[in-house]
Amino acid sequence: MSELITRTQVAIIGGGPAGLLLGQLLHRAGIDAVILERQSADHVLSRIRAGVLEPGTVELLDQAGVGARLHAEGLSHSGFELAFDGMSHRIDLQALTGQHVTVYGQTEVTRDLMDARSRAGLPTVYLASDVRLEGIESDSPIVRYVRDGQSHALRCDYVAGCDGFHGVSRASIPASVLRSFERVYPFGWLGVLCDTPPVSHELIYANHPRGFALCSMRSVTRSRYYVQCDLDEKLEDWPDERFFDELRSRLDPRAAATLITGPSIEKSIAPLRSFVCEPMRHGALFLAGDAAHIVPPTGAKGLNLAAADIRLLARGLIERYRHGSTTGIDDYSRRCLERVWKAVRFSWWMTTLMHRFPDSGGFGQRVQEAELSYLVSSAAASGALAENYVGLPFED
Ligand code: FAS
Ligand code: PHB
Repeated sequence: MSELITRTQVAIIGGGPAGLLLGQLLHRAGIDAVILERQSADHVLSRIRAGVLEPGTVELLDQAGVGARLHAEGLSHSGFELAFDGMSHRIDLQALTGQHVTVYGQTEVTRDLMDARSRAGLPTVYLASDVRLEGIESDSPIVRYVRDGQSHALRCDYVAGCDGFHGVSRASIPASVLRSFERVYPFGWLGVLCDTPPVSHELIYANHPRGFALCSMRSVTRSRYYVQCDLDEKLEDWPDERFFDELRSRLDPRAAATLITGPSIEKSIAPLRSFVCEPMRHGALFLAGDAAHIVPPTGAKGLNLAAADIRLLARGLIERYRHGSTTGIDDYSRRCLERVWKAVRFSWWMTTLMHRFPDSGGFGQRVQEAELSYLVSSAAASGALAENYVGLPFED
């Protein structure tokens, strides 16, 4: 069977939030893009991930024309709780930064973007296999892929690698060019989703000698809970009752007493790592989102960083096609990495502060509690936490 040859302006590898958001912003600027996604749409939607959106991400989703349900159903949070040493302390984001965050699950963001793309009749190839990038160092790259046994060659001007940590895009950059930086944490997060009212109207981040815990939510009737766990834990060893007992043991007494439990509708273990690759551009290939960087979810930065990359990439490509200027895309990697490394630092700091490390011992626990006590009693320290949590201002 001969290869089918098609053409577009921007080939987007990956139909997760980064790829979909880029496709939507380019479409609204009249730029053609095709999204190639390895999985089915249902599989992409089935992945339970982020839950907190920075105001900058909400603004970008509004610019993309997909903010209606987010504003109707998202929960505005003006603060969160830090629980440690049997007490809970509120970090007042609104008072400290003048901003709030929005609780709205990544699944819903992805659904809104998929629906917008479908309504506009834009091309997304699901179940695209054997995706390969060729000629990214030329001005006429080709993305080859297979769908239903048929080979395709997608000619394009640029390739956006939005295919996550395990994708093909980063691997297409020559090893002699790519620099990677990584820190793997000696624990994971065991997460549970359940249709019960959240234990509190705001998020609770808990530091406890038994380990970290997080009480989050997706709505006022759907809760999302996490406990730090060893990397070799097995889901089958964590029936719901054991999970909730462990969660309860790590919360302050008030939260522990008011926790409403229910059957889990999703349960998963996620490993934690910090990872950055440089540069985020090589020739016609631009990396965005998890394809370029991974942060431990403690600081709720992963999805928001992906959106910040897309904000710069969309702006640079629109400038290129509208005005013939390559200033934006030439400066893309530098400007993204400026923000990425600050978010990586914050996520690493918050993870180090809140989790129990194998070698921390009693001394480490006391130092963490001392830093937390300082944090909640110092306007300067809590202000620094708050401005990183809501997202640092964009350069422009
Ligand atoms: P994604 O990984 O979401 O999307 C990449 C897409 O590319 C996927 O759909 C994949 O199927 C596709 N793909 C991969 N290889 C391909 C190929 N060769 N060809 C075509 N398509 C290919 N962030 C938070 O802020 N808070 C959290 O609580 C949180 N929890 C997380 C839990 C887990 C288990 C994981 C893995 C991540 C979590 N994150 C969290 C981070 C997460 O939200 C990411 O930051 C976000 O999904 C980034 O979006 P993308 O860059 O689009 O990558
Ligand atoms: C979530 O709701 O999944 C969530 C919220 C905040 C985090 C991490 C995860 O920091």
